Amino acid sequence: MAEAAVQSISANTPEAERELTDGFHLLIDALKLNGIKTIYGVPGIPITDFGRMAQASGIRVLSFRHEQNAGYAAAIAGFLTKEPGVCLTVSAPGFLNGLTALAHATTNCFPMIQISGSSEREIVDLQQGDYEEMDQLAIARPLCKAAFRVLHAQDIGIGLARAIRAAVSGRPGGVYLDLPAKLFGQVMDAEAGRKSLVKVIDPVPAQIPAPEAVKRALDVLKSGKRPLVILGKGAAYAQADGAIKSFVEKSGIPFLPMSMAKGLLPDTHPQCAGAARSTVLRDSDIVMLIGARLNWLLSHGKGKAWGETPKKFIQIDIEPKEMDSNIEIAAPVVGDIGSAVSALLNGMGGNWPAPPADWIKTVTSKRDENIAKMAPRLMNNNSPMDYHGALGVLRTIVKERPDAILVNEGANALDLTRGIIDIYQPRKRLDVGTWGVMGIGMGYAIGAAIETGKPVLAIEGDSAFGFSGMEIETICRYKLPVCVVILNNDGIYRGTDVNKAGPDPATTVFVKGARYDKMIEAFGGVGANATSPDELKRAVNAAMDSGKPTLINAVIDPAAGSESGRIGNLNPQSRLAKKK
Ligand code: OXT
Ligand code: ADP
Ligand code: MG
Repeated sequence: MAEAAVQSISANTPEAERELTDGFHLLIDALKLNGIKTIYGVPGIPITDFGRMAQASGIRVLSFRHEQNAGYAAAIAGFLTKEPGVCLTVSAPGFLNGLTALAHATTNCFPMIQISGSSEREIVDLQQGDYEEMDQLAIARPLCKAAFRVLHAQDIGIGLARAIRAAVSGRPGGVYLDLPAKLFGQVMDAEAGRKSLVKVIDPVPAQIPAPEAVKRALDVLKSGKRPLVILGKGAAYAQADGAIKSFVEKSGIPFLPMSMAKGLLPDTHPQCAGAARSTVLRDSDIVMLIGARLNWLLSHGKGKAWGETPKKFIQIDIEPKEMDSNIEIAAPVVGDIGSAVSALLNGMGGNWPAPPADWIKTVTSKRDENIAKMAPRLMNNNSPMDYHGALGVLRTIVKERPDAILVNEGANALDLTRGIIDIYQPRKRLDVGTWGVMGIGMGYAIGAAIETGKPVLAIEGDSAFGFSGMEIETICRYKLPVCVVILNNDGIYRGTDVNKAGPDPATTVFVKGARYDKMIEAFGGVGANATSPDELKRAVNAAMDSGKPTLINAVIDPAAGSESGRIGNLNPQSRLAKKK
């Protein structure tokens, strides 16, 4: 709490002697009262002084080069900690830059608060052309879970309390908090200010599922001949790791981790069906979803990927409206994952029947076959590298350093990394998420390093890296233990496209032979160029041992990738071709 706000004064203290506080300090006090220790943002009018004062008060304020990256850092901080990550932006353009990340947090169910300075209401509302004029609240509202504006200093406490509760309770999401410039300078009595602050009590209350829903789910699960559990990033977010592991192991059911749920149980776990994905989706008869939506990433629960076998779905989710969103859910379990999985475990009793042996055999033999097929490709030492050669060595490095956090984006660089690199611990794989968005890379890497203190390995497509590349200066400035590996194939998907219609390069290619490693050297970081898996292995191990900011340009054969990685089928051309 800022000093000005703690000094008490009696009612008859003369006016001149009264301690005063202001909007700046009330916001700082409110954040600290609610345990918020870190802010990610970009300074400027009207929040520059707020950032300085927050830093002086002991809050960690990380200054970025672009608000979108600060926003992604805040979003992933929310995912990793279950507390709202805070992003601070200036008015209009800075606000808009941050908004993509706020919408991303909402889409991915991560708790985040974007606090933005804004211009004066009186002028904005009359559209009289204020500095950075924009009706930010109206613009933010449809893109996030909740949006609030505070006009009076005495409402800062309640405004922040509403923002925190909205971000973390129920299905988590992004919240916008609009603070007009004038608010920061508003002065009020310090004692009254102190009393106006609100500490949010029990912001994430347990949401215990109904006993009948739990019983129904267990009855359906037991009826399966070919049951499957799908773990989504909601399960990783819930931090109910022990209960989930016990439940999965007690059930004996094969589990399929969605991308950011990898590591909840190790990918090398005997029940993991990650390498038999098509088989388990197609042939299962009972599917239990834990913190995963039946959206595009699961083909909406229907169609070819799900095969002919009739299926029943059980779904555990905190959001009641998620049930039946795409297809019928036979056993909805509405509640928080920690409470729901514990209730299921209790209900299973002492001797839960193991799934039929022929189903387990089908899954494990498909999995082992796929793993065996991939193994020799991971051992090649080709130069220039293909994705498999490069990722083969990175896979071993992650195995040897299981507590490092892997950040990953790109198309081929994303999809092949997801399949090849096993994850061993919960919340160690952070990627593009529900939108498949490029640009999360450096923001996530910074947020993850700051929030966890763990080393970060960011595996990036060369295009993907470009969306947030300037933040390598931020990584160097804060001396973060981040090693960025750019799988550089000279372009988007491939570096071989040619524009036959004129002198301009094709739309998907970049400067050939670019040396991204030189960029980090400009800021005092370590750069390395790797042309073979052996060189790559040496460079990454050196970076992870030193903990120094490092960028490795991994030279990949420009012809190695495929259009859109694993999701080429979503391009309109291939959809058209399918229809013809
Ligand atoms: O069972 P089967 O036999 O089917 O086999 C499966 C698994 O069982 C098996 N498997 C394994 N085998 C052996 N061993 C192991 N360990 C193993 N594990 C699995 O492998 C297969 C495949 O498994 P997988 O991957 O699990 O299954 P599948 O079928 O692929 O799953 C389906 C999906 C949909 C769940 C999965 O594919 C998925 O999660 N996909 C996410 C895709 C995604 O989000 N992509 C990003 C967007 S692409 C595009 O939009 C890009 N843009 C446009 C753009 C974007 N996105 N954003 C913004 C802000 N602006 C523009 C751009 C610009 S990508 C992009 C840049 C690309 O260029 P880069 O240079 O960055 O990257 P490069 O491509 O490298 O050049
Ligand atoms: P994935 O992309 O991994 O499949 P999704 O983002 O689609 O995962 O789904 C995550 C789901 O988890 C969301 O529907 C969200 O409501 C739910 N969820 C998030 N946190 C919790 C929680 N603590 N308890 C229950 N459900 C949760
Ligand atoms: Mg590329």
